[in-house]
Amino acid sequence: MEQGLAQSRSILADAGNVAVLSGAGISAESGVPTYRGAGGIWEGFSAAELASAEGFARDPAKVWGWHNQRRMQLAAIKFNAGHKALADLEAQVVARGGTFTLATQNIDGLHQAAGSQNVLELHGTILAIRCSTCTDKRHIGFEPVDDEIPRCRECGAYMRPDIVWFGEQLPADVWEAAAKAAYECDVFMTIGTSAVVYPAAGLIEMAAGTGAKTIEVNLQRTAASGLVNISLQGKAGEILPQLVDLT
Ligand code: BV8
Ligand code: ZN
Repeated sequence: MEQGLAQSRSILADAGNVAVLSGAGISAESGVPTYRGAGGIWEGFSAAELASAEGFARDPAKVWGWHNQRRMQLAAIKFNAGHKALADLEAQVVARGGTFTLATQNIDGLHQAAGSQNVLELHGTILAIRCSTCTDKRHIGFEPVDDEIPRCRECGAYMRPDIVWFGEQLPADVWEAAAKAAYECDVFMTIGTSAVVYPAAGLIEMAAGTGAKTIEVNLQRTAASGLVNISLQGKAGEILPQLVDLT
């Protein structure tokens, strides 16, 4: 592990264009439950029922209530040293004329809270709601909204969380920016993701295919571990600060 850390530090110290894919694992140390594995969200709830357009159509109030509950649980949660390290790394890379793109699958807003600037929310955000029919969208942050599912001010249809559910397309502009960053980067990091959800996980393959240097940070081996140059096993909140030279 020591060797991997030293190698990763020197790779990042010279990196020009950095792209990062993050997943639920980077928020785990803040107390946000992950999806898969022990204690994960999908252990207690059915993704088909609660994180799909069909589930929403079948029982909008139930899906709305569940997302509201998750959002209010996030209100008390703070970003951790892993989020902060990525924001520091971005500042360093940009200060020396490089580019830094953070494509996150997370919907918790913690990267932005930690100071990350260029964040692409591939799966949307739980801090906004949008109309299930027209394009009306509203940032709600952590303001409590009652469990009565709100109607759109423009067209009267149900509002819904501004999240990408299974079977739904990612926002085209966000996806294009993430794919571009994966193709153009010289260093790619995959952090805290099981790398099983597509098209997000495909970013790792895209970067590896271009010959970019690839680094994984995860508690354990994942579907991507065989693809990357360096696999650092451990907690993101402990490893990432060691990769960022806080000179
Ligand atoms: C689409 C909603 C099509 C928001 C989410 C069969 C084969 C292949 C693909 C498919 C298939 N059937 C269907 C598909 C497509 C599907 C998909 O990929 N399914 C997978 C599950 C097989 N994808 C989709 O449906 C996507 N849309 O394909 O559209 C289309 C095409 C054209 C036209 C129309 C439609 C939409 C995907 C988005 C789905 N939405 N969530 C929400 O409620 O959060 S996905 C859900 O999984 C979350 O967004 C989450 O971010 C994402 C990925 O999970 P991870 O973040 O990786 O979290 P996980 O718990 O899995 O892993 C945590 C990791 O952290 C672990 O590895 C753990 O070891 C590590 N860890 C834990 N603690 C730490 C740590 N690491 C470091 N430090 C720690 N402390
Ligand atoms: Zn509307």
